Amino acid sequence: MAEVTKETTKEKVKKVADPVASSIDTATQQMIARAQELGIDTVFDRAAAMKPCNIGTQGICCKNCSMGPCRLPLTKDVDPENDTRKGLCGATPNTIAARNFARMVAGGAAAHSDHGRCVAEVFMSVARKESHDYQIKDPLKLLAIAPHLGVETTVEENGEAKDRNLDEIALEVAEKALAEWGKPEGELLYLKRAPELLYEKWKKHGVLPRNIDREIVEIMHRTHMGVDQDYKNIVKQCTRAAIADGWGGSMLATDLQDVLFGTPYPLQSEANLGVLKADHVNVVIHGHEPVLSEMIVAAAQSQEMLDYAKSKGAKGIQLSGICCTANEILQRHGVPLCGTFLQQELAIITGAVDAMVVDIQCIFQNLANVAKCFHTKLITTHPIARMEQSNVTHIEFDEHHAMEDAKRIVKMAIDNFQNRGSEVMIPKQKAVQIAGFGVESIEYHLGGTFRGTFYTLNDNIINGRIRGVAGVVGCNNARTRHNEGHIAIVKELIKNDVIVLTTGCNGIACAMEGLLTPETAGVFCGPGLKEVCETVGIPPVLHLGSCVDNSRILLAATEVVKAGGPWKDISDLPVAGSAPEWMSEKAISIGHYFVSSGVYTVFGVTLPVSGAPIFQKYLFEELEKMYGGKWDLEADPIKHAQKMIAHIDAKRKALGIDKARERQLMDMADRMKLEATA
Ligand code: NFS
Repeated sequence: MAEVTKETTKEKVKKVADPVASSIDTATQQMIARAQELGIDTVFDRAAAMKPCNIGTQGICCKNCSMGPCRLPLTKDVDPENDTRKGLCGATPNTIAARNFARMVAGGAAAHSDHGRCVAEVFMSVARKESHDYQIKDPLKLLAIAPHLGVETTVEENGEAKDRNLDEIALEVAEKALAEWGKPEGELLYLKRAPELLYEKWKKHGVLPRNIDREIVEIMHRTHMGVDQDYKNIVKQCTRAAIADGWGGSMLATDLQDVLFGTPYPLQSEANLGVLKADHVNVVIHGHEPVLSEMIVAAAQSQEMLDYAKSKGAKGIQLSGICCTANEILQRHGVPLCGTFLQQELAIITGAVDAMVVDIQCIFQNLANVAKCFHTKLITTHPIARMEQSNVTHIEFDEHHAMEDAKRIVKMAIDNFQNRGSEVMIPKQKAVQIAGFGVESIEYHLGGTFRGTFYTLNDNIINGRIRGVAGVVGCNNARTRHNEGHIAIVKELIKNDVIVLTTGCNGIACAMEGLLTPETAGVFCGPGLKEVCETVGIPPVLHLGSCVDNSRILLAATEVVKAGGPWKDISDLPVAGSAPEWMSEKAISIGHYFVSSGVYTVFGVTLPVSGAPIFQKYLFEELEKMYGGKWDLEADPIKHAQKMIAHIDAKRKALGIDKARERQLMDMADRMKLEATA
């Protein structure tokens, strides 16, 4: 019998997460505890048990060739005046960290843009009338984007301009859009949608993307062993690729999805695990590409499927979503959000999920292990994202028989309803939310009465009721308390009269917290923002959709510039960006296109650049001289928000509108005084 030493006993005690320390959300806390009770490990437990690598965290581990991995000594162990650290080939900390950073941009831009390409391909098959399950739902949006792709919407006949046939326009838009991924010459067509000054900055610094794929490939080439050894030159290429993501792949994804599935307009829904229903068939959709989930929404609403569900003893079919596919179908159909990125395992642990349908991105491989403990059918649907575990079903989606695929999936979930075990525990928590905002709806709500522009928004920014605009976006990260940074930062911003545009998992976190309702304004906002929100009836936090929909934030900022004011470019505006709990490569690409578009952008948690102080300084200070935007890192949520507010105030001052705000605040005080004496 082996002797039980102190060491072996220690090993046997598996480290598990403290539920309360892991999340601010009580539903999440309950489900973490529930998982532990059932002996199922979740990401929270794994984060408690496994510490990240210090060297990788600082961005100075190079594994681009097999002489390594070269793990450079940590910055704190080095004399900054005499930094002689290098890898076997001589690569410096700057080169290594810049290469790693650039590869993250490549990964992120590739993910967004490949999603965009898939949408463009479906759009092409619709334009060719090969996919009968999809139609063009928003022809006005098609007409709006056509000119940006160089497609005429009118033809001249007998000296008169006549409307062009919509099918012809759609086909040409599809061709032009698809060509953006690989055209042999020229530059991306959407770049001209940016404010003129920004376009000129990109041109001057030689970062106009040529086509989407090429910029990503070139990052991979340049960061290969022994190629680009100048961190500034590496950053130049990742700037090009990031712009190709934000103003290319992501923007095309958003636009073509709007044309195909409809442009979002405000609607009411709910959020958090409590949206699951014990007496309904629960289908959870998880991932990023809405092409299949659009069909699942239609299938789940069909009488045929509803009758079938009832025949199996269910009261109906409850669809809900996780991650950005969720945001897509929320925005367009009001399908409720089941949770953020970190709640994906917890949804299955409720025991009430009859099928979880996944497509691409942000999907834990451990879902299959969790699903094994329950009756849940885990269904992969995308050819590029399969799982090796035997309990996973693969139903490959094909746009040519999309409805058939969707019905097969929904039917599988219904058939599985009766296999539900007794281990069902659905948390009660859910919050009401108003989502579905976009450039078009902001224009409607905050535009002028007689002019369809951002006039009213601009006016309120100038008079100081709205101090500034923040884009708060991005993931959850199990290295920090779930949703704590998201919510603290957003609350601090709105308290200080900064209106928030949200996407991705920040949007879901805000929805769960109840921040996406107009009533929030009266509770959490500063007096100026409260007044604006109450007057026009909008929440102070506007949910703009999924992560590819960050392109909507770029276009909203562009509209503010174009609608007129004392500013000429995005970098002049009192705006700031934030990703409080980021974790994915996509977030780095987004951050970098925000920065390259002129936005001061703060990341929370960590940023893998601190091991290379000169490179970090380049991102945090030098880039601003070129594009007007810069990176920053701040893990403390309140300081994080305060840095954004300080930047917004500095921009107001530079624009000469800081006094307006002071006056406006005086007016409020005077008014209160008047009310008190009345
Ligand atoms: Ni964005 Fe969306 Fe969430 Fe992060 Fe993942 S879902 S694309 S990457 S985790 S916000």
